[in-house]
Amino acid sequence: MSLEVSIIMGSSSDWETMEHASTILKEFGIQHESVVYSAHRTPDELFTYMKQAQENGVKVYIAGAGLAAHLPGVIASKTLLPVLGVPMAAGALQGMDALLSIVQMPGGIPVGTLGIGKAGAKNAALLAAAMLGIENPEIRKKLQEFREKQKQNVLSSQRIS
Ligand code: RP5
Repeated sequence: MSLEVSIIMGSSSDWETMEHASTILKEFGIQHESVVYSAHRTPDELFTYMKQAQENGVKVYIAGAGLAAHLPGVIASKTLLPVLGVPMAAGALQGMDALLSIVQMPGGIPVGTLGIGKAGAKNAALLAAAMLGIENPEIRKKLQEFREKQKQNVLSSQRIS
């Protein structure tokens, strides 16, 4: 089966958060890989990797980065595929800088931006699943089951007192 999602993060320190995206993709049986490439420290290697990923059939990129967080925008500049950006809760501003940097792309090169940290990483994977699910009924079914599980969790814990 060919690669469907590529998770790229700016530093191995981002893995603790981005692992949550990988866990969801695993649960859904979506072929993916997680790699570290920095837009400012290893730009050439990033582009070489992206060429490879595209040859391997990748359909969606998830990009996690902190601080000035230009990685998702740089990835978007080099592909027509959808790019989902996840701001890391890092540095003095705990992710506010990354959030604004990723979400405020100038009109023309979009990055679909998720929330800061773990919830953002999870939602990026769920959004990638929804995108792939447009043409893949098996993934759509898994998404439906995931929603159903959440519903049952809420219903079973409804009565607080
Ligand atoms: C960004 O700078 C990374 O995405 C990371 O969130 C942040 C800090 O990186 P390290 O100093 O931990 O390598 O490039």
